[in-house]
Amino acid sequence: MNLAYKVLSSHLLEGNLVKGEQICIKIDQTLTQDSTGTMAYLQLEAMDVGRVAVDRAVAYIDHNMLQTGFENMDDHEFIRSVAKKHGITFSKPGNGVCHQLQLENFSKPGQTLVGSDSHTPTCGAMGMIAIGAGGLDVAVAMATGKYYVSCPGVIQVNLTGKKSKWVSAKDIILKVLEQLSVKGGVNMVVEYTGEGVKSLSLTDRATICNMGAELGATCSIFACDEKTKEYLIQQGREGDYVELKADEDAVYDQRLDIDLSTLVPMVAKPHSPDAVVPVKDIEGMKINQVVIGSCTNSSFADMMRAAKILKGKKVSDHVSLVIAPGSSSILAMLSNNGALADMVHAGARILECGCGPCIGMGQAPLSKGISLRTINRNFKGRSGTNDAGVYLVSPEIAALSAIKGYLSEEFEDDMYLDEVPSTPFIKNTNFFINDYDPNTEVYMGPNIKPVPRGDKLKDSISGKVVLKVGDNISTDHIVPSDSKLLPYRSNVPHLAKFSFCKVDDQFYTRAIQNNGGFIVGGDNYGQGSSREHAALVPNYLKIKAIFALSFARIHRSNLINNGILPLVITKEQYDFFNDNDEYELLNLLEAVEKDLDVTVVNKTTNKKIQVQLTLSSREKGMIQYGGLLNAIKETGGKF
Ligand code: MIC
Ligand code: SF4
Repeated sequence: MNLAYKVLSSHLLEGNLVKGEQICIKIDQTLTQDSTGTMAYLQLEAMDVGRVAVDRAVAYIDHNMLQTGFENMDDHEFIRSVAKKHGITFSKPGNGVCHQLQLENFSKPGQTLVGSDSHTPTCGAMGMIAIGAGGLDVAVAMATGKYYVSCPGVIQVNLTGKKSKWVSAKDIILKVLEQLSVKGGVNMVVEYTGEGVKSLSLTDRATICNMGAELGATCSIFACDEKTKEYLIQQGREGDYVELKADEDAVYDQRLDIDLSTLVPMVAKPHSPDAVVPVKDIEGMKINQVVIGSCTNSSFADMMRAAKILKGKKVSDHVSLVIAPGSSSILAMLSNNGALADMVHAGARILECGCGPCIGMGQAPLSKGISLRTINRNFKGRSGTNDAGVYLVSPEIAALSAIKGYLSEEFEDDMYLDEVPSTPFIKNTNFFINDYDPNTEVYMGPNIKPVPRGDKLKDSISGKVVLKVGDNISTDHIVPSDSKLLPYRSNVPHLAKFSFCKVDDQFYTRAIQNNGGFIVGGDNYGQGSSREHAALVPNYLKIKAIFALSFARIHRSNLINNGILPLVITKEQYDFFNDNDEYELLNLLEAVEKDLDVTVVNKTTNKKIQVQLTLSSREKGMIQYGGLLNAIKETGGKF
């Protein structure tokens, strides 16, 4: 058995480990962050449950850190009060990015974690099955300790050889992205094996698992070995160590071989994490901004490597370098050992520990600017500047290029950090609150609006195609996020006004005028962020179905949780749909019940096609009831 299936089978509650079959697994840990957490906790509240059913649930505040109005702190306060009411650990703003903190403080070999953030798989570095999901699925996991998912297949990525000195973990995952693309991992676990794994530290592995999200993978996983133990010892959690690995004769669905010794520094060009080329190919490109941080590359080791490169140097006059360490413990260590002073001395701006620029929370680049970032996503406009170009690189390339003023890999020998100092490791727990009082009154600020609910499934649905888009539409396109919009994550009516605004600024008006309708998309529709707002907003706008060539996993679940039909079309059928034509879906009740294809009629031309609807039995119920919350309510919580 491979390692992924070992962990899944030890947590299997329902179903069989057969690729594509719906399974239910026991969840040991959950995490939420603030931008998806407000909705998740509103939904948890609506379920009317007591103390959470998992061993450890953590509510992080790391995204909505700018407090330019009352909204963000109101939301933080709401989350803090719900956390206290249900026995959830609360991580105060300033403590750091959720995935880095989860890894440092709570990750455990062989356990399961589900989180309302697409980069939850970061903890796969600790031999966990760690999966990103919509907020409602996480709320259900907190309430019941269960999570339903389509049983993934497993891709083996076999690493051989040893990487050379200036090649980092980021380059390994960029290589995998180059090979597999942003949809290559959909409904798969990526399991890393081979001799090459031994040379990767735990935080290197975390970088690789983190960006498995960009492959669309369900999660990624590494075995637990000496490197895992080393990290747990540093964290003062040696007792949590368990050796875990795949069987010698383990079976996989797919295999990719990478010889680490052949790798070179890589860069992902705008506007997709899989637009990967060697740094050499575009070396010399002038840059305006460099960002070092995010849940991908903000570990102590990453910071130390960057600091070593910056030590005694000066950031180029036309570059703004910003650095956000991943956790308060890391920041404290950098401060104690002098690395922070080296960074500041070179001219770096130090940000508080959190997501910051990665999600457009400040540090938007200049118009048409070029920003080199160690983050994981470079979708158009995500930085807050629509015409900026964001390039994804390793911390080493980022630090060096900041000094040079252009993209460079001309390192000097003394910039290399042979060994990352590991002790004494600071463990700052002062930002965590572990209160539990079931009588806590939940704080609700005026920014919090009700969660939209869907309607019961009708036998036929008519409407216009109000938007037709192409491949790889991300949830950042569907519901953009930046410093102006993130404060409204608990206010769906406000967010709706900006839906698809970067693709078609008339979408909202058309959806309102037509009382909803349908959206047509290409391949990998809904990739990227787990934000269920990308389904809550269409639900609010009365969008009843999405036709697409294929769907990203988390978004498909979010649509179904909201009672929206995810209908799969072929390439030929894509042309059947025209903007503004009126369509009707027929015999839906029977189609859902009996797993039939759905008939779609173009009411203008009277032509018909049959499109595919594949639902598990639980998903059928959600569609019939008009969403998961309705289903839970109607079945008295038995759903
Ligand atoms: C992201 O990186 O896109 C986010 C912001 O962390 C999202 C969550 C969100 O949209 O709130 C994610 O990755 O799931
Ligand atoms: Fe935060 Fe960026 Fe990581 Fe999302 S990808 S959790 S915004 S640091």
